Amino acid sequence: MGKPEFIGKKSKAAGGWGALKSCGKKLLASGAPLSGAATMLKANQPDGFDCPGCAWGDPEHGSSFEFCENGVKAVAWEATDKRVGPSFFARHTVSELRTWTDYELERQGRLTHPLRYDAASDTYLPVSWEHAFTEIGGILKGLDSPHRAEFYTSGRASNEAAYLYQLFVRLYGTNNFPDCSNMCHEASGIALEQAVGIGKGTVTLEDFEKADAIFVIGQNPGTNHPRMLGDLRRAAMRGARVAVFNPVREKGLERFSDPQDKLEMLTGGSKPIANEYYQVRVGGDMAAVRGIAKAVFAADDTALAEGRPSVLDHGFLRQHTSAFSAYRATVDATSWDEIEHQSGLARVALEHLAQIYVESDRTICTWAMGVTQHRHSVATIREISNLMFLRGNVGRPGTGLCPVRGHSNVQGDRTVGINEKPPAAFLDALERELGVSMPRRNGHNVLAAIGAMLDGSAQAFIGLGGNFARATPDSSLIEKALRNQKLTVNIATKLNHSHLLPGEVSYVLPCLGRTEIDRNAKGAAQIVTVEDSMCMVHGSGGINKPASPELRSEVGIIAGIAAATVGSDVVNWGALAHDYDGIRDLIARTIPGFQDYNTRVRKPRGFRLYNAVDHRVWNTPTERANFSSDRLPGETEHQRALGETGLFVLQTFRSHDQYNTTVYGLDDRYRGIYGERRVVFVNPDDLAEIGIEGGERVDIVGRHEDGITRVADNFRVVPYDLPRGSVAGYYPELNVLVPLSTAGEQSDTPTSKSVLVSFRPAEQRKAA
Ligand SMILES: Nc1nc2c(c(=O)[nH]1)N[C@H]1C(S)=C(S)[C@@H](COP(=O)(O)OP(=O)(O)OC[C@H]3O[C@@H](n4cnc5c(=O)[nH]c(N)nc54)[C@H](O)[C@@H]3O)O[C@H]1N2
Ligand SMILES: Nc1nc2c(c(=O)[nH]1)N[C@H]1C(S)=C(S)[C@@H](COP(=O)(O)OP(=O)(O)OC[C@H]3O[C@@H](n4cnc5c(=O)[nH]c(N)nc54)[C@H](O)[C@@H]3O)O[C@H]1N2
Ligand SMILES: [Mo]
Repeated sequence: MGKPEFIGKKSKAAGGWGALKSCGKKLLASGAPLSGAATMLKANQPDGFDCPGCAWGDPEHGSSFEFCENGVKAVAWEATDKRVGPSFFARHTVSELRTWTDYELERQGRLTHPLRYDAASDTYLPVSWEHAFTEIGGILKGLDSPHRAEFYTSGRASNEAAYLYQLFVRLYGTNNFPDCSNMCHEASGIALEQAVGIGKGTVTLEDFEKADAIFVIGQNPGTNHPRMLGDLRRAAMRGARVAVFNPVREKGLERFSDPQDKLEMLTGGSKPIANEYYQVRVGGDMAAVRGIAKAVFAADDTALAEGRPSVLDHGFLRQHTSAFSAYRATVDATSWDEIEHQSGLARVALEHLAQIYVESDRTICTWAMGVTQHRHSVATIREISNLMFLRGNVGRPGTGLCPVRGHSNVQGDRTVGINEKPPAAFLDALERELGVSMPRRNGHNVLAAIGAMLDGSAQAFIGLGGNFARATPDSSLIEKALRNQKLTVNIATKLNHSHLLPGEVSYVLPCLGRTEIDRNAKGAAQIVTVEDSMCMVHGSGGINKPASPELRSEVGIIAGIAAATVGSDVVNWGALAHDYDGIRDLIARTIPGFQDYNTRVRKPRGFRLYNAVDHRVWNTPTERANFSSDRLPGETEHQRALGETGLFVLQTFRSHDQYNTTVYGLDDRYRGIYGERRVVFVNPDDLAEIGIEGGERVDIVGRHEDGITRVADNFRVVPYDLPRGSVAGYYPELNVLVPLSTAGEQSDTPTSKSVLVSFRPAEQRKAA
């Protein structure tokens, strides 16, 4: 990491020296340069901890340590030497802290003591763990129905913590599991379940070594999944064609110089990753993919007319799929006009992509938030599946559907039962195992939980990690929702805004992070397990000394609350918290695919969960892979915005220096932004049309018509290469503009990538 003599050399490509320089800065700012660097060397190693960054898979061979700039940031941020202890809270009232930014709050360092809000002094005071557990348990027991409590999970929680949490909450009596996944890849889970019978990706890292073509739709891996760039780059270098669909020209996807490749670093060289870059309209991916399918059908008709072999995989279509002819009819009925207007891509471009698709024997399609955070996300992912089915691109080496997950264990959390609509078979298994009945009524997802918290039917909020107040839409309503509660509890490593909106009784319970050694009362170190985007389950054991002797593990904290709430007759919480092997045995007995969990997870790199799609077994009602025949949306927000001068569709994305609501720094290096976050990216021709200059400050005004006024004030306008009618800026600052009242069809995911807005001159012009 440290080669200061080179640091400072400018690299125009993503990665490269810029990445190293940025890492050095981040380690220093975290206050832990040395331990941070040592810690980093253990990330994603067989005997180390799972990187708390993204959910991209770890290679089975080759370099066991892949350098990842944003992994370094995530690790350094947790391994910081800074602390927020009782004296900090004695100096700052909660009202004062509410005026701080996310960046300032988290930068103060790690939480050290269990804290209880004291309304009289408006501060958090240290309390004992026992006091916390007893009072929390007492309030939960006192609610007139368990359905009045909401149990949120953020996707960093381990399988063990998440499983124990769902067990506690279901014994308590509810399925109210709002989950960060509801705001993230929910649409992927739903669409894939319908299409192929499992709500997960079907791809392994080895498939990336075999693919001839990779379509990357609606994601920015240079920032959010940097290790994926390595796999894309290797694929591109051996001749695979990489086609990107993104309204924004993301530098990380165009060129990348590998921080692990010394020669390239010294020469300042960089390799192109995406040979093909398509600036699709926001929300236009379904139309684009349909256009490709239409062109594939046309190519097939031509091939057949000319006596050449069909370009479709008829064997697969016949043997493995259902509803193909309805799909073909729907595609035929969709006009090129509609496709071109909605996607913003020309027919010739889509025909060219169809050519790439047809020439490729093995194709992978990946996607993330640019696809999942729209109204018609489920339909879009079904359409992606449709396209892949045409040439048998599932359940075969080098092919597949790959939703690239967010949080490092968000996929595992769902696997082990964080699910507001639990499958009956899982509840049956829990009942068999424990001999008590489980709640059968579906619980609340994020939007339902917010509704219940606002209308008073929910009275308690427990957060296992995350930052509910800042991650959710319509920030000001969320603040009310949290303050309405009789009880708010946040299990967290660092201070954030969700902690500063106390209900009547409020606790912040500090936990160990992934990087820290988790010892039980006898001093034995425990490991936890996680599942990545490729369904690989592996162990994770911390190596650092805990940030404070007061910290408890997430498992320990959940066990404490559970024992105080539901008692220990059915489940011996203390014993499970003492030895996580016991939790894994329970998982093995109640969830398919985890047999011999404790043995298999201790093998280097763990094991892959059984995925029926690998064997072309389809766990759908038709027992086949299902085509869908959805119509394209009548009009996307982007189309609507194009029809009215001054109206825009806003997408809220991540900068290079943040992890969701955690802001590490104020730069967004690949997009050329330094030292600020209140910026909005706008097409220069749009600026000319509305008479605003680059650099001017504007207020962004929500234009969603539901009677609520929404304004994000004082943003600097940055001219940028994105399609006319669309603008972009950073989450979470822009969550004040995302309406609670629009959501994905079937998925209920906030439409964070398609918010209607317009601009007015900023009322306060000071720089923020
Ligand atoms: N360093 C770092 N890593 C992270 C995270 C982080 O915040 N920081 N977050 C983690 C989490 S929880 C998640 S879910 C993932 C998120 O990973 P991404 O999905 O990459 O996250 P976003 O920054 O929201 O980027 C969305 C991308 O989609 C594009 N886009 C927007 N609308 C559309 C559209 O309609 N069509 C198409 N084709 N593209 C569109 C945007 O221009 C942008 O490039 O990353 C995970 N990894
Ligand atoms: N407008 C808009 N909104 C969005 C999105 C968007 O693209 N646009 N993206 C959505 C997506 S994809 C997601 S996943 C959500 C993310 O929503 P969340 O998962 O709720 O948010 P994070 O910012 O990841 O949570 C950060 C907090 O987690 C805590 N934390 C960190 N590590 C640990 C740990 O090991 N254990 C515990 N217990 N706590 C820990 C810290 O206190 C930190 O402050 O936001 C969603 N919101
Ligand atoms: Mo996410």
